[in-house]
Amino acid sequence: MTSQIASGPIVVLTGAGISKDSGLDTFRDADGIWSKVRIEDVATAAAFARAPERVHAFYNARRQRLLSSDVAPNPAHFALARLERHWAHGVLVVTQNIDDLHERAGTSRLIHMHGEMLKARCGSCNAVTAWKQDLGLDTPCPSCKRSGAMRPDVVWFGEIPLEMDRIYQAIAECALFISIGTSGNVTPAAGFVREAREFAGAHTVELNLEPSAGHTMFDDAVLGPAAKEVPAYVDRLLDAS
Ligand code: BJW
Repeated sequence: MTSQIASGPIVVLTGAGISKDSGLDTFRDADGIWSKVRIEDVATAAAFARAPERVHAFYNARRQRLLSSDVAPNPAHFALARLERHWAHGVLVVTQNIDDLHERAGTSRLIHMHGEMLKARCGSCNAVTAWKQDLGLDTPCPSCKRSGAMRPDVVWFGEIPLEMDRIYQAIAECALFISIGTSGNVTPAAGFVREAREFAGAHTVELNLEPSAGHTMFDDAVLGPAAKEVPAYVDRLLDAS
């Protein structure tokens, strides 16, 4: 199967499952984030307008967890950085994750389509600032100095994901589309496999703990934990190239 893909650009889509083995929760697994909090309470602009303190508390806790010493990239993140270094035809990682584990592992061609937990955005002047502290209603914007409008720089339901033109362009040109650790429940990311398959004629592969919602769109599937299966798959790809 990997020997079919000897050349051509690769697009890798990652989701929460790739960071599970790093100690971060997924969303829709039985013990996932959405089993503890409701989407409509923390992940929409309306929720933020209604109860900003609750939304800040949710993201402050996740930011602190991300920055704790026991969260680090796992072998799957490192394997994708290795793929980028050694694949001659170009690799773009598109992540739905707002953590910084791909960067810490060394991936440089990376798009955070759902934003980044370690950035804050001012709803007043729109300035985006690198951010590691807690956010609150009294946090002033470093640019315009106004308080009350700072929010995590993440994409909530009903908002438009980031860099969509660049993503669709890369998918249109890819020879191989790899999806890792995403349940395929959230659009537009869930539709990327169809774009890759039908418009680019790409080979499509899913690496996940269990088949995703769109599993029939993939040519191949490797089921198992990302920390084990992604390094092995990258080895096979590089050996076959
Ligand atoms: C492992 C593993 C291991 C576990 N190893 N694997 C009705 C009303 C309003 C909106 C809509 C509507 N109907 C449809 C919509 C659109 C909406 C949507 O899709 N809703 C559906 C839920 C119904 N989408 C949007 O609103 C998006 N915007 C949009 O569409 O704009 C329009 C537009 C698009 C394009 C161009 C122009 C216009 C925005 C979506 C924003 C998503 N935001 C969140 C939260 C913010 C970030 C954060 O706080 O972290 O992003 S929701 C959450 O889901 C998060 C994730 O990035 C996203 C995807 O989740 P993911 O990564 O797939 O995680 P899980 O938990 O679902 O899956 C984990 C997988 O890993 C599982 O399969 C496990 O088996 C596996 N796994 N351990 C390997 N060790």
